[in-house]
Amino acid sequence: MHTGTTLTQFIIEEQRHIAGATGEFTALLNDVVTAIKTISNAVNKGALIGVMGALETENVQGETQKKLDVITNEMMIRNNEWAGHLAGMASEEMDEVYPIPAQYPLGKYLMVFDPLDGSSNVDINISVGTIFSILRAPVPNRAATAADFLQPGVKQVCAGYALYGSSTMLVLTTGHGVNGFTLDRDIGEFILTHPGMKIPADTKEFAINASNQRFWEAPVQRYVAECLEGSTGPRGRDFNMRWVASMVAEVHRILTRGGIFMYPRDTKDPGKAGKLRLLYEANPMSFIVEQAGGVSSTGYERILDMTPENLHQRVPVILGSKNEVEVVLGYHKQA
Ligand code: AHM
Ligand code: MG
Repeated sequence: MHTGTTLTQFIIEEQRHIAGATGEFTALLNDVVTAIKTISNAVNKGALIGVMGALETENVQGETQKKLDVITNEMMIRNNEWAGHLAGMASEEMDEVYPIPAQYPLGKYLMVFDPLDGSSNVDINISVGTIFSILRAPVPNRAATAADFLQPGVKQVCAGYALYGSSTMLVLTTGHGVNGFTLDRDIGEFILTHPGMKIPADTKEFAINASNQRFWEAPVQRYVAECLEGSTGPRGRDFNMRWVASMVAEVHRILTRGGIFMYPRDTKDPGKAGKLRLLYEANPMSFIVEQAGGVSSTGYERILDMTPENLHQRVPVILGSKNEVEVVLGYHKQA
């Protein structure tokens, strides 16, 4: 019986088209996939294995860490540090760059990740995810510094996310479109189920945390007000609204049926340009969204063109269906 195209087969076949490919990237991705399967298992077992709830600790962002934030971060590290493909890793849950331990060889790639995005949802059994981005190390086989990671998103070699939802999915791009794979737990393999994912250019669905409304800037105020006016307002049609508070789930919905997602610049905390982090949330998601035909911007500039200033930099994010994001960008221009 044929099981369908496995992720490994898909990546190896893709690699055949790249002149000079050594197989190192394929091997790295295999380790990422192992980490994701391990995380999927822990998230799925939940309270049965005692991993729910919060710790007393805070991460560098000043957010209380969930037990699973720390456990999943460890799973990403343990599965990816040993094989010799990476020169360093950085994550939402670690203040500084994670150096590859001395007993392991160094490689030519860097990886940044959010091991458990949307983790405020984990205790209530709502979808969470893992986001990752792979970059080339500026100097291969040398221990990476924080500066090595500060590359604009256009330089990403690969970006992906795992969604731990009603099924576990892995969605990724290497710059040749976006493909989605579903984990078949019976055989332990990701199978290609969503080839060539494309975001519809038009949508009637928007996602924003409306509890922040009083802090939004004028263009976003205007856009949302017009959506809410529906068929009797200037947009001339009714809109629907969603907010999962899990970026991975929101982006996945948008990849599946279109939509616009906004965590815009606001005045809630003048020290922060937005909530989401550039290197391991906004950049990988923007790469995926653009590769699926969507648009991703801060409202003022393309996210993938930004040169990061530090590992945990925050940015405003407005992404999704092309025509709808362009309406919001137009309002920013007019303002
Ligand atoms: P996290 O990485 O600490 O989970 O934070 C990121 C998450 C995103 O997944 C989501 O879009 C956003 O934070 C939700 O924020 P809010 O709690 O303001 O609704
Ligand atoms: Mg996150």
